[in-house]
Amino acid sequence: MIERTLAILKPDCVRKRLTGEVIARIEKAGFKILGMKKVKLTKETAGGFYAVHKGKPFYDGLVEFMSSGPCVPIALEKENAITDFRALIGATDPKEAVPGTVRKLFADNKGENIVHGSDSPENGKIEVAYFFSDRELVELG
Ligand code: IDP
Ligand code: MG
Repeated sequence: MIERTLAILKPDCVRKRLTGEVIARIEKAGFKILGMKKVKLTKETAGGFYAVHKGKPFYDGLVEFMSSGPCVPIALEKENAITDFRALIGATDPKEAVPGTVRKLFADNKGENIVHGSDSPENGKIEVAYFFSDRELVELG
């Protein structure tokens, strides 16, 4: 099934100047980039995006981190995008991530882990719509 997933190159990825490196891996893995932008999230926007984690011990730190500098949301499309993107980036905690995955290669810890990926086709659609209007999504390229 053709699915959409939202990637976010997180503020640590931007600070480390790894956005090009990670986007190259995304393109080589066969994902179509439908939309991409650089934004600095407010705490409200970051908190809303991660609302499902509200109340967890890491929530406040996560919101702080995600609003600490610019990030790069990217709307992606591909056959089996959800599973394939999560395979590309690896486990949430880089210590547990498979060698060669983006988080294993580049992430410092479980909180600052370089990149976000949606966890289901439904959330992929919802999360893409959180950052992109329909007219910002290019179906052709
Ligand atoms: P995911 O990004 O791999 O889907 P989630 O469990 O959905 O992982 O958590 C969302 C984000 O919250 C993670 O990517 C990470 O930045 C942060 N996070 C999750 N669990 C922890 C933790 O135990 N400590 C610190 N940060 C965490
Ligand atoms: Mg998640």
